[in-house]
Amino acid sequence: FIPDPKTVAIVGCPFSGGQHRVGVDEGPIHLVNAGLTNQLTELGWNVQFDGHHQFEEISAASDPPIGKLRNPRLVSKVTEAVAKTVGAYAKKGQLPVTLGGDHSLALGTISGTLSAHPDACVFWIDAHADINTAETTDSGNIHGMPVSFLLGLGPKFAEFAWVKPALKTSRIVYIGLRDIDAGEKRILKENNIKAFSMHEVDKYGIGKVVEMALDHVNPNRNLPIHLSFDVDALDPSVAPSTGTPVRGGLTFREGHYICEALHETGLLVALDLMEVNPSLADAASVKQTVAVGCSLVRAALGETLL
Ligand code: Z70
Ligand code: MN
Ligand code: MN
Ligand code: MN
Repeated sequence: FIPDPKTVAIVGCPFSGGQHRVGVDEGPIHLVNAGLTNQLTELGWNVQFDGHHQFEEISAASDPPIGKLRNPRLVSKVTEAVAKTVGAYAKKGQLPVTLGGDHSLALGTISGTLSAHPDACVFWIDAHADINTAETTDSGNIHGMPVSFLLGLGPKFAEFAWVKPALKTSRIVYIGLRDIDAGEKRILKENNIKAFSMHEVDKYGIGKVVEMALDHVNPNRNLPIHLSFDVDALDPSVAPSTGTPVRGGLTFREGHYICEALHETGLLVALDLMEVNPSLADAASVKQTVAVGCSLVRAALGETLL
């Protein structure tokens, strides 16, 4: 039973504390200013947008690193708030679309989705696996770790006590990977986590990859789907304005195909669009990246070519 199946709730998250580059907090503002809410209305959705999330501030001085984790208290507070917001929309049967902001936010969005849909599976579209633990991380940036927290891997911290390890390793699948740390490769192997890197996208084509990914996490095509899309999954020629561009990424069409195919399942219950950073690159590149971001969201919400 889905009580409110045609309402999208835009959750703008101007947050950058999961990494060190300034500007990614402006991503959601640019996406909304580019007309995203009107575009979704034109697709036939009721759009709820009550302004961007206002986050509690914690000064750097009162948030020193815990082990290697940088800004741990801030990231925990912000993602806990996002989990409550996303969870509440999902429980009303609405479809939360969270605009980032850095990818640490997915710790919140996926926790929120799983609170409403405990059997949901996750499509993680990214150049990176974001599955470092507090032990394996080199950078200490929590946007490189949300998946390990969600899976309950690695050391636990009192500051993140609210996080339930509610995601099973068999319920997440990656597409687009090409910049994975050695520790992350080991974690993916040891836990048998399904991942389609750019090698598999080249080998099989995106259509087959999405079908195989669905066969893995959603064999009966009956589980709710959370799509977490890091814009750096796309090739830098397509989406240049992001903190960690990595060459050899998804084409414009491959990225859109993933969104279109997941829409076609009728099972999408939540969407994240993360890591748009309008302060990186020239004005034309920023405009292009923001436009592609809006276009991916529209594709996931039913825009078709014909
Ligand atoms: C690296 C880390 C990362 C995004 C960079 C990079 C992670 N594996 N994620 N950019 N979006 O710092 O853990
Ligand atoms: Mn700006
Ligand atoms: Mn990411
Ligand atoms: Mn990434």
